[in-house]
Amino acid sequence: MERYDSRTALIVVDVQNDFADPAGALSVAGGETIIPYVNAQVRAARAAGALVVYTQDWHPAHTPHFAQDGGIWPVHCVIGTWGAALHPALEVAGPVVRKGSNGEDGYSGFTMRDPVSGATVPTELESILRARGIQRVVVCGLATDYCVAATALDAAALGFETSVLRAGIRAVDLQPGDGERALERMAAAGVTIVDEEGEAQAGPAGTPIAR
Ligand code: VGL
Ligand code: ZN
Repeated sequence: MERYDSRTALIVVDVQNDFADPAGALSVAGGETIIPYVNAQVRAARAAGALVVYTQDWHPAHTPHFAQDGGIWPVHCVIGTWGAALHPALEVAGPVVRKGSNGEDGYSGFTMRDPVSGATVPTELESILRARGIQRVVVCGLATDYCVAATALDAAALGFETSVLRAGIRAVDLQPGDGERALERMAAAGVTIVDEEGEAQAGPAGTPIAR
């Protein structure tokens, strides 16, 4: 099966300066190096009539997501700053879904956790996909062990046939191996992990491998 068609969406997760630029506040090792590959995916998706959607981590100056306010992360992707901007080399050819702007926590492009009530609230990502009749999603971006994993796991749970492009992701790896463990979690949840040559790798035991 071709990777892209009109029922497929490419979701490009958080390719923002703070993650992708080596000078970013939460710089991911090798983050910038995925951009040419991601851009090639954007072009292939567009050429096949697929939807391309972007997510953008978009935090207020104070949020329980940040270590200074009780969370674990350095201040990053603050609304309107250079760090929050999509990387200038990224080709943007579709809607951008922002998450966290009211101080919500969480990592998925589909949902946010209200910091006061703890309730999970949806972003507009799922409705954008449903409105276009999307059935399959292909996920790439930053970072493997946080927003890519959470977004891919939510996509699979929502019933989208989901794959993740190994050549188009990089991990934070707070602990060595976090990225690989996240990939194992995704595969166990039925997400297809696609390697650099475009070949699908082993999914959960016994399942046939889709292309
Ligand atoms: C992310 C940590 C904190 C991500 C966002 O985009 O993966 N990671 N905020
Ligand atoms: Zn964040």
